[in-house]
Order: sequence, then C-alpha cells, then structure tokens
Amino acid sequence: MKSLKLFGLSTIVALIALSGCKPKGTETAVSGDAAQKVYVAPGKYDEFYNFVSGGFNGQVSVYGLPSGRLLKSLPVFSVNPENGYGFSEETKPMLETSHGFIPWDDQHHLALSQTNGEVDGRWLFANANNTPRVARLDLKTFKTVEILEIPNSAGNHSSPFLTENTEYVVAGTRFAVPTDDKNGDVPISSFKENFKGVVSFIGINKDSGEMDIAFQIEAPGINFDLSHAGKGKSGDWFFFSCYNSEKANTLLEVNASQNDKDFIMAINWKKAAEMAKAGKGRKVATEYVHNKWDEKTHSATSTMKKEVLVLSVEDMKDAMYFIPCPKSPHGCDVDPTGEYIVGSGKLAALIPVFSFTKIQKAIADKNFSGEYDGVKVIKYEAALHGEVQKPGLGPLHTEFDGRGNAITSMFVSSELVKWNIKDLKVIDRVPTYYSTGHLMIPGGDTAKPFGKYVVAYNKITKDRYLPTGPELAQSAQLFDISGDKMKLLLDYPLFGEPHYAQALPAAMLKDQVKFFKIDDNHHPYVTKGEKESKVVREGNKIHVYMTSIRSHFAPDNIEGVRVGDEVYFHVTNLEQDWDVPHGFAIKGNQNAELLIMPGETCTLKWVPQKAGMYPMYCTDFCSALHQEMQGYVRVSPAGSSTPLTY
Ligand code: K7E
Ligand code: RUQ
Ligand code: CUA
Repeated sequence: MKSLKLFGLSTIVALIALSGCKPKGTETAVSGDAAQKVYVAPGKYDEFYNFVSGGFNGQVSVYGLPSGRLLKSLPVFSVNPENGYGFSEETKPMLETSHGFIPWDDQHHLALSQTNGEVDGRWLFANANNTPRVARLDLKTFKTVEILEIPNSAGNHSSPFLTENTEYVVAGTRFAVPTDDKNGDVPISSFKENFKGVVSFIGINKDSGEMDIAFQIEAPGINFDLSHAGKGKSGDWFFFSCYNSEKANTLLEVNASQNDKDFIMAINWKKAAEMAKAGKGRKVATEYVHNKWDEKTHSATSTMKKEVLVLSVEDMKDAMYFIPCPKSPHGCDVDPTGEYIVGSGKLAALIPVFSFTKIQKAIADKNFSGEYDGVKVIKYEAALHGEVQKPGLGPLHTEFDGRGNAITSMFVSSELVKWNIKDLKVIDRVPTYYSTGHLMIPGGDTAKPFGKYVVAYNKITKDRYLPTGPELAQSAQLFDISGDKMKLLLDYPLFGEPHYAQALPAAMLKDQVKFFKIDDNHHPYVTKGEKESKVVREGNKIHVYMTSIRSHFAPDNIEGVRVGDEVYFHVTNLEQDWDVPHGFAIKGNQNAELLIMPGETCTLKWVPQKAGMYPMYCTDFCSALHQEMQGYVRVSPAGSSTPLTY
C-alpha cells in the first residue's frame, strides 16, 4: 500500500511532524453496499450502543452503530447547561474535588463493567485526566452516579481499566508526582528522589458498584500511559505501559525518548490485594473526595476522605515486574485469551507482542536483566512472543476481533492494520482520514469481542466535511470487519475529542432503561401534588415548592421576594409518561436552567440582584400550550414590606 513508502524515511521522530499525511485510494476502500449496511430505517433501532469519550469536553456521548447517529451526550465531568448538571443544587456536589468545585475535565477512556471477562451491561466507568477522578455511570438511567477523586496522582490517563469480574478499576498516574504526605513544594530538579508513579486499585462493590480506593502501589517515578487487565489465565495480572523511563522532568524528545526501550509494568493484583488485606503498606495522609448520587432523594453528596493505603516497591518485590518495550509505548492491550500482551511503541517501527506464559516462566527462572529502581526487569527476549514487522508508523492502540486477529491504529501513517496474533503477519491495511488515535471493536478489549465493526476515531478531519471555520469536529470512520478485508462504510463527525470508546449490543440495555416513578421520589423538597405547592420564607431563604405539569407551574405568580434573598425553586415534574420533561428558567439567574424528568425534583438557586419583575418559563417544548407555561416573580428592594404571596 501507498503508506508503506514512508518506511524509507530514516527517522521516525521526524515523521511525527508529518502526522496526517494523506493516504490515497479512498474510493477503492469504500464497500459497494456501504449505504445498505449503515442505513437504519426511520423508527428502527441501531444494533449497538456506542459510548464515546468526549476528551476535552469532559462528557461521554452515546452513538448508535452502524448508523453513527448521536443519541445523547451524558454529562459526567463538565457542567451541562442543557439539563442543569453542575448548576442544580442536587448535582453541584458531583463536581466537588479537594480543590473545590471544578466545572470541567479531560475525559479519555471508558470501560464497560464485565463479568467473566464479558461485558455485562451494568455500569460504565470514565476517567478524568486533569483533576484525577473516575466516574461510574449507571446503565439503567444513563446517569453519572459516582465520582471518586484519585489522590497521589496527576493526569489520570491509565484509567479506568478493569479486572475481568470488575473487582477493581485501576487509575495509573500519568505524571510522576510527590505523594501527598510529602510536601509537594520541592525543587522540580529533585524529580529523581521525590517523584513517584502511583497506580490506584479502586475496589468495586459487586452489588452496588460503589467505588473506593482499596490500595495504591507506589512505583518508581515514571509515567503510566495505558493499561489493561489480564483475562483467563492472566486474570490475576494487570499490565501498564510506561514511558519516560529516563525520569526526565522536561519531556523534550531527546530526554524522554533516549532510552531505546521503556517498559510494560506487570502487576499481580491478586497478590497485591492480599498484601493490602494482610496489613502491608503504609497509610498516607491525603485528601480526596467521594461524590455519590442517590436516586431516591435525587441528589448528590460529597464526602472528604483523609487517608489511603500505599504499597511500596519493597512490598511488591514478588508481584511487580518491568518488561522492556520499544520506545514510548502507548497502548497496552491484552488479547481475548489472555495470553498475548500488545505494547504499541509510538516511536517504534514494530509492534512487540509479549506472551503471558513466557513472562511467568521468566519470573520462575529469574530471567532478569537487572533492576530499575528496585523493580526486577524481565529480559525482553524472555517475555517476547514476537514482533509484528513493519506494521505502519506510530502504532497506538490495538483491539481484537475474536477470530484470532488484532487491529492496530497507526497515528502517523493514518491507517488501520490487521494482523494475525499467532504468526504476527500483517493481513490487511486500510487508510484512515486522518491520524487515528483509538479504535474500537464492540467488546474488542474483552474475552468475547462481538466483532463485526471497527470504528477509527480520527484526530484530524481536514477535507472530509464542509469547512466550519478554523476548527473542524473530530471524526469517526466505521469499517465492516466481518470478512478478511476491512471495508470502509461510513464517515461521521463526533462531539468533543474522542479517545477511547466502548460498545455493546443494544439488546443488552434497551429494555432495562427506566424513568423515575414519583412514588419513589424521596427528595426532601418534593411536592407530590399541585395542592401541596407553596412558598416558605426562612430568614433570607425562600423555598418554592413548585410543580410542573402540562401546561402550567404551581405556583406561577410570586410576590414578596426581596433583593438579598436566596430563592430556591424546588421543581417537581408531576408527569408520569416517558420522555415528558419540563424545563425551568428565570431571568437574570446565575445558574443555568433545569430540565426535570418525569417524577423528579430539581432545585435551582437564584439570588436576585435588583428589584423588578422577573419572568420564569418552561424551556422544553412540552405541549401545544408550552409557550403558556410561564409565570412572574416580583422582587422588591431589601427591607420592603411587600407580603409573601403566591
Ligand atoms: Cu491514545 Cu488519551 Cu487513550 Cu487518546 S489516548 S488517542
Ligand atoms: S418555539 S417549537 Cu421555542 Cu419559538 Cu419553536
Ligand atoms: Cu413544560 Cu414546556
């Protein structure tokens, strides 16, 4: 193929600058029956739910496959004016951190919960890179129900990958940082002594899904990039890609990439968990928050935690190893059998594939080349199953089709490359437009991939769509992988910057999705009928117990509010039909609107700044009389004697 010509160039580093170079032969790659294969007729459902990370928009979006239709954007780490997430009093605690309220984050990876290595349709986990956090979404409500901050970490990139029965979700720090009990106010030049690479094991309650940090492992000060758990025979292990083994505190290429090989770190998490249970490790003082959504009261709480258990390199001496891996590995992916671990060196012109059996033998035979900061380094050749030669340039991520093949994304040469796991021969390659980051096969990182499609998530869009100013949306490309050759079916733009994604058959989820029964509403300010609606003054706080039903609010005309009051509109949506939300907004409000689902109560806080007449209205076109769904609040000056009426 054309892109192979690039191999003639001598330095791969130089090629990074050329990322996005344009492969040719687009038209030939499009499947002749593409339209038929992606067409989902009006009123029909897609075959897969596809959850896609929002990158720097902080959210998760839900697409249908194969149509590529955007179904919903789910608020997770960023405020969302569309439905008041992060603006309503109930949801504000979800975005609390030890640094205070943070309205944004950078969301990269997603993991669907698993049982026996297979997707089970219960929860979706999402990471936040900037202020390290992991979120859990409930797939019955598609809501963010929990957010846990990760202490002793920065740039939570190697996350939220999980063990095959969702016992643990991991969070590996991207930045080596001093642990929170050491004063972080140290010279950056003391990197080698003070900076550590901490990986966290978040224990998951097997019934409720609730998260808490079970233990952390303080590894040497290198950067963790990505990880995946073993499966089956390797199910007790976790594998992490690490770069910057030079421990450079300025990541110029010359510094961070001078080592010919960085590492894959292999951790026996079962052993680590046993040690943590047996009381090994040290308690480290820190501060991190745990935010939980309670569906019954329809509100979130935020709790500060103060301590975490940390295992040292010494504790882990028989449970943590390094395996050399060529040049700045990024993806770290384990095949469905659990035998093969694929490391993708971004700057390497090959893909090393490690064998779990060989790793075990090397450990048993003490086949080590030495130690790196107290961690034994297994000899490269002793762990290696083999190398995929000349796969393309800039290998990033690998997914598996469940039929013995792997597909790897090539960032620099802009292509997907399919290769056989056993003999490591390249079978097929297709160009992508352009510079693919992650790719995703439904179930493609589990023990049982669903196969059928692969989606390439491309970083650069260039000439693929009508120009929309200097910035174009990132884009996805859908390929049919049911035959030997990958066939392009569809291009479509995406919401936010996509990194990793997950997908599962629609049939697993669609019938479990529920809306809220008003009888189950235990919100402290619920109003279960119009007759109970009222306005109550408590000092300078005013609580409005409001109801909404097609097509009016009760109460809808309020007088006696004064400048300096804090007004809380607790709006209960009395509707009990699927998909009949009401909105609520008031002029001059410092928060966004509310979008209240049937049976729910949401609270909007408003502090009027000036006397005057303030209209309020429903923002969601809910009936023919939607535009009539409105009211007024009269605000009088501070100290006014206008009585409270409604
Ligand atoms: Cu490759 Cu953050 Cu998973 Cu994006 S990372 S591409
Ligand atoms: S109205 S449905 Cu919002 Cu002016 Cu159009
Ligand atoms: Cu309620 Cu529009």
